Amino acid sequence: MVIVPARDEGPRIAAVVRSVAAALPGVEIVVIENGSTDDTADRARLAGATVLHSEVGYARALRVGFVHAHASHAPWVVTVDGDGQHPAEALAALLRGLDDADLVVGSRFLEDAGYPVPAGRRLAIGALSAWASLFGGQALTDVTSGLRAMRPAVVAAFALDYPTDVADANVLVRALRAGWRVVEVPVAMRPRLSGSSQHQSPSKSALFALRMAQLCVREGLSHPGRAPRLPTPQPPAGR
Ligand SMILES: Nc1nc2c(ncn2[C@@H]2O[C@H](COP(=O)(O)OP(=O)(O)O)[C@@H](O)[C@H]2O)c(=O)[nH]1
Ligand SMILES: [Mg+2]
Repeated sequence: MVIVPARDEGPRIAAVVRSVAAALPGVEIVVIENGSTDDTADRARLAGATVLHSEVGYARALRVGFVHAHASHAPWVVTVDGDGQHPAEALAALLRGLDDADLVVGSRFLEDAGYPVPAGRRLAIGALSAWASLFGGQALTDVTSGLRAMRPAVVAAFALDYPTDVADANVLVRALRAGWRVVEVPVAMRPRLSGSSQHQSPSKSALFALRMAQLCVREGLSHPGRAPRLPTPQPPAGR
């Protein structure tokens, strides 16, 4: 199942849904919308997606998707942004990554794919990645990437308990501390062509990053010892 959080992505959401459907024929695509002032929900539905609604916020939207996927016994879940930044061509590599991992992250920085990230943002992501790596105990390069694939055991855990305000680097620290196998695969992402990012304002972004850093510490400290690894299930079926 592919989960797509989307707010005010009316001009972009249909193309995202169609490109995912073309890359993974037959897959259920669930767009989780809230607070849009445009026709995001209608366009997503017309393009063939299931549309669910959530309370405001990216993290809460994802949680609604995980609950739905868990109830549907989805054999795997991929989260994809609804603004067109995540290329559907990357989905196959993400799913292949699940053969040997519980959670796979699409990274813009693992290989230099020439993704034009403004210097300040690149620095912030680098610093957060180093910080999360420290508390998670494993080196990661793109801890704010929303392009992630996961096995059902991870989905079940997220359906039960997922952060409600900030859910990026801190989720990866939680995953690592839980003993889940996390891997990154390189992905060439695209810049946002229109619409606006939730991280538009520099002051809000800085506060968001500080909050994320704080939550990484909290996740790290609340699981001081590594829990036993998840039992290794069979490679995910139903691609
Ligand atoms: N449902 C929902 N989706 C959101 C919300 N905020 C952001 N999104 C979606 O989450 C995805 C990533 O957000 P974006 O602003 O592009 O973040 P960025 O890529 O980190 O700049 C996009 O598809 C947004 O439409 C929200 O409050 N609710
Ligand atoms: Mg974006």
